[in-house]
Amino acid sequence: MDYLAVSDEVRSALAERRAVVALESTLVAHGMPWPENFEVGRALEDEVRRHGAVPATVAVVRGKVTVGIDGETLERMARASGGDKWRKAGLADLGPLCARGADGATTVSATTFAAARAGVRLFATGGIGGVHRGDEWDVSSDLGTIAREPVAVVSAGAKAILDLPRTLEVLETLGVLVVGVRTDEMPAFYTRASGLALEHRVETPAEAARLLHAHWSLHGARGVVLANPIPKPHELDRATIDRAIDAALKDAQHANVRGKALTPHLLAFVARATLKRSLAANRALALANAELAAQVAMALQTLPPLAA
Ligand code: PSU
Ligand code: MN
Repeated sequence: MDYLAVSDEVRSALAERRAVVALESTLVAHGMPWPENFEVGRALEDEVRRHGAVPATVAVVRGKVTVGIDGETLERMARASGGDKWRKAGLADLGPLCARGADGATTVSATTFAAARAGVRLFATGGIGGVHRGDEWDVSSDLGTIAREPVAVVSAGAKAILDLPRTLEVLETLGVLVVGVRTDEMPAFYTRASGLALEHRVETPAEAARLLHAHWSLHGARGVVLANPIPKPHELDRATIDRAIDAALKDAQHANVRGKALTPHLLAFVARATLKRSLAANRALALANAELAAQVAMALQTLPPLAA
């Protein structure tokens, strides 16, 4: 019984050593409302294709961890975000969902894992999970999974609703390489700067690919975060977003929202508080990450093959 399903397109791309970029589905199912979520899910795939790579959106579909879902499935998942949402599936949820033959939207942790199993090296998301503010024991399984799998996660930093200094500390403890893309700072999702210094920086996709190649040749299965700041024209005003996040955190505390529900709850609150400007920013940064991931994947294919 095989619980991993790789689409024909992704399978042949990998066999022919063409560039493939994994995309996650929690962003679609829980991070944004219908119909924006469906539009963004499709736009991310188009962006990857425009740069010559093959997109592989990951989700659990009828009990199979699927790398490369089709358009109909993406729409079915996106529509469900209004009511009977697809389960938000982190790493540890994959087995139970598969056992029941159920559907689920994969987070960064589950998508990183699935990408690694399929042999996909680049993965684009919006922002990775991390350490929640006010509860330093709520640490996303994204961090540990990135540490264990040979996948580069392109993200605009960790989501701003999180405790960024602690998130960076945990990444360091886990030995995750965090590389700034044309920046010396950890980006803060909706804004470019955080004041948190990064030790490594690259200027171009080709340089990023050479760095990944060296890193994986030395370390094998060790993840990397490529920290790509939101494009300047789409950056939100710092004071506005800080106010919205503070209000969101207070609201979540008041309503006693914890665990898995917390990140979607905070993102939805911030979207309302900013009159959806946060959604436009989220879309822009995710697209920029898809573009960069595709460019790096293309550059990586020009270098000698890495051991599986
Ligand atoms: N990036 C976005 N929107 C999202 C997420 C990332 O722009 O909704 C999702 C990712 O799937 C990430 C998850 O893995 O939020 C983190 O949730 P948690 O803090 O519960 O681990
Ligand atoms: Mn969490």
